[in-house]
Amino acid sequence: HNALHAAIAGVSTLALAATSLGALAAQSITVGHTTSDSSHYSEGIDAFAAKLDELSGGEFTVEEHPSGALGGERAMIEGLQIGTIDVVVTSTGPLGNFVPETYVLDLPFLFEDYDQARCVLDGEIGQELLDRMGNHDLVGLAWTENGFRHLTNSQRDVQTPEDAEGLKIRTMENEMHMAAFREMDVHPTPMAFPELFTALQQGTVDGQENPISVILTGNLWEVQDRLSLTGHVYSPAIMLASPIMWDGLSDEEKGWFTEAARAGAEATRSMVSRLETEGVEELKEKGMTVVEDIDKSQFQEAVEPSYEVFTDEYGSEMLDRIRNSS
Ligand code: EAX
Repeated sequence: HNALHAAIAGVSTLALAATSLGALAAQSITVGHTTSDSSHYSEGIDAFAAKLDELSGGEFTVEEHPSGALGGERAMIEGLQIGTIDVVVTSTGPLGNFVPETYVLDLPFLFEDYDQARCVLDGEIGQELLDRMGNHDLVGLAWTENGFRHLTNSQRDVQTPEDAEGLKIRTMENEMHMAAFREMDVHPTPMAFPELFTALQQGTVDGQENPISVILTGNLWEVQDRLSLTGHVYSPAIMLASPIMWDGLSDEEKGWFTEAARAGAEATRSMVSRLETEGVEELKEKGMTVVEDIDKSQFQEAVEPSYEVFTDEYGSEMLDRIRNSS
């Protein structure tokens, strides 16, 4: 009888030990973003999760919270700083409020095409900016991508800057974007992304601007019938980690996160590239009128004075470096 008890106790001790080992072995990483679970960010998070699993031998699992379930981008960045979220994929939209050095990336018509933007972000300048996150209670894992932003609205076909005058357009909570739209005599209305769909539906704003992936996978075509391929600004995205989670990792584990984040960025970028053409066709099929024949130089000229708003405040050193690097 006693022997049996001892044996049972032994088995349950083993079982307990196995359970706690199991719990230690799999650390769940909370990842938040504002776009849908069929978006370019989500595609990147899948690749991030797969790579992290592979590198760590299952030590880390990823729990994805899409569609702004953990809040808008500004709120999620705050979540990283206080440690309530582990990892966030965000546009640079609200990032300048935390890390002003990144505002330079939000200047309209700064980058001519995807190759140029990716090259700058993957190079010395991009690394320098990632490192700066550390001065602001954030950890920059990798630059990823949102894409070139295009204008949509519910009022009229916009082909020239004059056509856009007077429209009330939701912008991100970003000084540079707002300054650029003001130069175009558009009324910028800053708003967090999770509030956008309803604002468009209820007519609180006439329009918005976002990359094709966001317009398509965020179902914005349901509440916007006109799309103008203005490509007025490249919208970088970044994968950020919480310093609180980060400080608990070994150097080896940190390396896995960085490598996995790069794999995620690659997957995101390839989806962005694919949708830049295919997505426009899909949006047409969904009923959007697409103005493709746009003279971008007219828009560029209209927003040009916003560069002075930037240089007055932040100087031109980084801007010159970016311009000279390509
Ligand atoms: O990062 O707020 C925005 O319009 C962003 O492009 C979106 O949240 C994806």
